[in-house]
Amino acid sequence: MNFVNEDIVTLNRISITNLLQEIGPDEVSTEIVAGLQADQKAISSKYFYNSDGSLLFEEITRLEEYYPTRTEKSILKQIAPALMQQYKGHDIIELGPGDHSKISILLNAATGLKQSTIRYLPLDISQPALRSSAESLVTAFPNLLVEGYAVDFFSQFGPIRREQPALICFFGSTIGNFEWADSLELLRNISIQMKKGDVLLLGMDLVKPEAILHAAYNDAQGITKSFNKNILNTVNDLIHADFQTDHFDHLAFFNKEKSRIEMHLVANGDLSVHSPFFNEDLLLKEGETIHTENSHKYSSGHIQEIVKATGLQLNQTHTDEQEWFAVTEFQKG
Ligand code: AVJ
Repeated sequence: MNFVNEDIVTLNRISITNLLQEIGPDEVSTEIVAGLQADQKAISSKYFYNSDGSLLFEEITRLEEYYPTRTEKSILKQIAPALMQQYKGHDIIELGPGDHSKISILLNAATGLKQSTIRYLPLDISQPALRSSAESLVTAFPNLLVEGYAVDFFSQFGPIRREQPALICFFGSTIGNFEWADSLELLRNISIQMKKGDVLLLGMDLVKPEAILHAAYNDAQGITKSFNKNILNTVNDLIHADFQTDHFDHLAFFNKEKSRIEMHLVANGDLSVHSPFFNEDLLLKEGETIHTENSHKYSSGHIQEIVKATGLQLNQTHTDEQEWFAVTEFQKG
């Protein structure tokens, strides 16, 4: 039957390799407990993305106030034809792809270029997400080979099999979640693994008037508030705690000195939280915050610092007309 053959052809163009080191549940609970017992209580932003959190983030990307996703996609649409022409024959590596909408923009632009095959190598923590994206992509693009890698840390692409120079895509200003010093270290680590001729495309959210930044993280519908509070549900699941989301308020503000939006959860009364992983109940005073996310906003000075720290050469900075977002193109010389 026809569709069975199609399925086989499609499957032959997908391979998913599991490079995940099993992280024990103790490591997770130890990290969470340590964060909650620090002077400034904190929960790592990676815990936003349980299944509800991933849906809420998708909702955020469609909000009027949340400009980054649509702005980055509009830049990619603009630059994709020339980029795909210039880097024709490069493998495409994507770090933390999430959904496949951004890479599809590049692949769409590449389809007119009469390439026999395009190799696409996504690196993500979620194996199911890799598989479902791969299936959609090979169906949409008949000359595409997808070699996905499930990894703990998407910045480790050194070990993967390389055939050609690569276009390494790191979109969404995900880099912005890292402390500035850590982001430089991560980019240095990426640059060390790059081979001569490789290109890094880095999505970076830019500094802009504070009111616009503020609105993007304090939307009128309160989706960002729900997204922020939902991190407590993940923590409750992971350390069997009894955080109640309605005992916290959403706080998101621009920290000018550190050039970043910070998100916190603010205790709206004196609270006590129980978990079998705590030696004693965790106490929060009214007004005390749990820091849940940093989202750095960059300027040209930061880009220069990245060049200095990584030794990469800056080819071009592609921005939208309002200069709200940048896709910077770095090359390994
Ligand atoms: C996915 C990390 C880029 O920082 O803007 C959206 C996550 N947090 N609204 C961002 C997020 C609040 C987002 N990143």
